[in-house]
Amino acid sequence: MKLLSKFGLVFSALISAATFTSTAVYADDHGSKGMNVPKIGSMVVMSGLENPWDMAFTADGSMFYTEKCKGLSVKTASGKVNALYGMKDSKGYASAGNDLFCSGQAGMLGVVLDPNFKKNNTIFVYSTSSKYHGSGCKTNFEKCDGNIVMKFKVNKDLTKVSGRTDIVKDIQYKPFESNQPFGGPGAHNGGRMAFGPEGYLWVGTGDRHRGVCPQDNSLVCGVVLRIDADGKGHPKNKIKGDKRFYTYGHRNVQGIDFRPSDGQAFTAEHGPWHNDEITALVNGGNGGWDPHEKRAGRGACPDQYCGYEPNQMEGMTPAVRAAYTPMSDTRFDDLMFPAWQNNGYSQGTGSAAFLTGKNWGIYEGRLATGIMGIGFGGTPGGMRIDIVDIAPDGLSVKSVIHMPVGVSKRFRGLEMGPDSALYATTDEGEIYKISAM
Ligand SMILES: [Ca+2]
Repeated sequence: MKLLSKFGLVFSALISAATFTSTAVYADDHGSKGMNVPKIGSMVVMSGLENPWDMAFTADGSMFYTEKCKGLSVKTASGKVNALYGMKDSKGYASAGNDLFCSGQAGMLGVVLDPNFKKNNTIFVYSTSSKYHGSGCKTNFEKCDGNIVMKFKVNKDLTKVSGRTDIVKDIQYKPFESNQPFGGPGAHNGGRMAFGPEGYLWVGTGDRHRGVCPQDNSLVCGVVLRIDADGKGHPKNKIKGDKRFYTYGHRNVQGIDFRPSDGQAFTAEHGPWHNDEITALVNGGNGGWDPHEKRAGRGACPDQYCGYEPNQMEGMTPAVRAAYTPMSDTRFDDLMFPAWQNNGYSQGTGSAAFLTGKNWGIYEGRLATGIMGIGFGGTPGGMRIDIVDIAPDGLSVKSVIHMPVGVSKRFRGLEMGPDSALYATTDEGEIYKISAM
């Protein structure tokens, strides 16, 4: 172990140097070329950022990115950084939304480009907003419309955005502290977005620590939306309660991507004290998360939310917790069984991106998955990227290996670039480029 951490230090130092030199300084040739195992290298392409969360790339290599408490920026293909749209009190942005704010896990999260961006210059951004609170949000136990999806036009030289239209206004938000020891205001907002193969926008949301959320199909929380660019539901979405919903019963969807071979949608989700999951989505399906109190043999829970029961603060066998409030409760006939769960543990599975490009060799088509956990309560630390080989039927995995990235970080957002490299935001404030050759 000592040897490993020593290497970690050396690699960190080298990676810091890469901030200035932009040269790949870590490379792993951990197999024979004959087996088509790629050499993987990583380098820092941006550093000193504040909670960078998500990225979106144009075909010619400009990178839009969000910072959770600051706003939306772009690093153009020529290397120039333009601060485009800030949050309340942010400085130095071309324009700002005075309704946008951050709190806890909430803030400016997902960013995605319209598939037709080259022609329409349209971009979508997920953020926390106070604009639609109205008469709600007075307590933690009522409807609180506090997360939104905005649509903008970006000008040709990528120096400003305009024409903000809020296409989703009612994603739920937790407004206040409570006697729940984990997750204060702004807990569990989901926030990842992706355009699917048919050109519809998929939006992951979280349960915002409200017990009724995941299994109630009248509130936008603990669900995945499949909507058009105006926020209207896909006509074939099967859930009756709200026509925008594709699936429900989720905890906190921070990873969504589509398998290149068949367009199948997969989500990655962070478990509570147990069972991070990757799930193949089924139209109308139920993720099986139900933290509602007084159900499935449970009694009352703090904040009417059984998400961390039965013992809030003490480390305890994950299997005991999993039995009490399962991530995928087999009570539900419409349950979507996960393809993968994290060997019983929760280590903070967040984002996910399918590896595309021949340069990834035997890993092409596998799912890169960011694991953010720092390790506590008897759980081993995460802080890695896994490469998950999902079975064709989406109900099991063939293998999971750790990607030899060379650094251990809280990998928050993963996105494939137009250069077939994998890009990763970290909570530590960097954006990494991870290439395979
Ligand atoms: Ca589940």
